[in-house]
Amino acid sequence: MSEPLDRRFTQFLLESQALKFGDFTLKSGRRSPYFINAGAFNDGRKIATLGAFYAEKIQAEIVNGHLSTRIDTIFGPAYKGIPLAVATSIALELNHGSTVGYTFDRKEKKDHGDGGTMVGKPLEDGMNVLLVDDVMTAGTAVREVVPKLKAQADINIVGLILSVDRMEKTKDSNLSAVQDVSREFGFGVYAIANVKEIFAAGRELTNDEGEPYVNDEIAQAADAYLTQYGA
Ligand code: OMP
Repeated sequence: MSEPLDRRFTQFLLESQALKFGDFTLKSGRRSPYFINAGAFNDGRKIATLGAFYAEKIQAEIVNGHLSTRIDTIFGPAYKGIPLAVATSIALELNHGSTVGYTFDRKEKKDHGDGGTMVGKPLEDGMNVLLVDDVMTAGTAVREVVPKLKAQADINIVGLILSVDRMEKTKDSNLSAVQDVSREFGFGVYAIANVKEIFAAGRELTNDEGEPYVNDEIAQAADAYLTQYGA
């Protein structure tokens, strides 16, 4: 039996140096002692591995009945969602024998050539669209992109797959951003790993020097942050 998905993913985050410890100011203005940078998946091996993790998560959610078996296209919001959507559709094809489209948006509207704001598989009425994104803190990115998609065609958004759920509460409720987005838009949000799983695994996994990636100091800073902002 192989290791659980969240633990294998944590190892990949740490080895790829996509998970950093320090002092980071987030989009929400919160100051966090850790940061997940999807920009670190910047070569063929890493982006292929990342796509395989997304495809594995999608497959698991289909098998447990959370996700529709019919997914017409994977949508990744520009810019960081673009390689995610492409890598995920490649991995679904190569690892799971499932041919699924990919679609992404342009940040600026193009008025020549094929025009339009979307690239990849065109969105059409009745399509089942699965969203992919990197990290959710407050859910701002998703709230911006859903209306943009709905304006294109009468699509069904069947879910959102994330790398990491930071499990942070929203400003005005005690729900996490993931729970709040799911309730507001009516689709499930599934993360390959959440921040608690990542820290638990990071205490046990060791670096090249044989030291745990997450030492006492890092763990205490993360706990203090989650006590303040965690849902
Ligand atoms: P929300 O859109 O508010 O959920 O914030 C998540 C976004 O912030 C991500 O899509 C990133 O652009 C960025 N971010 C990270 O990439 N990693 C983190 O650990 C935290 C953030 C963040 O700023 O909250």
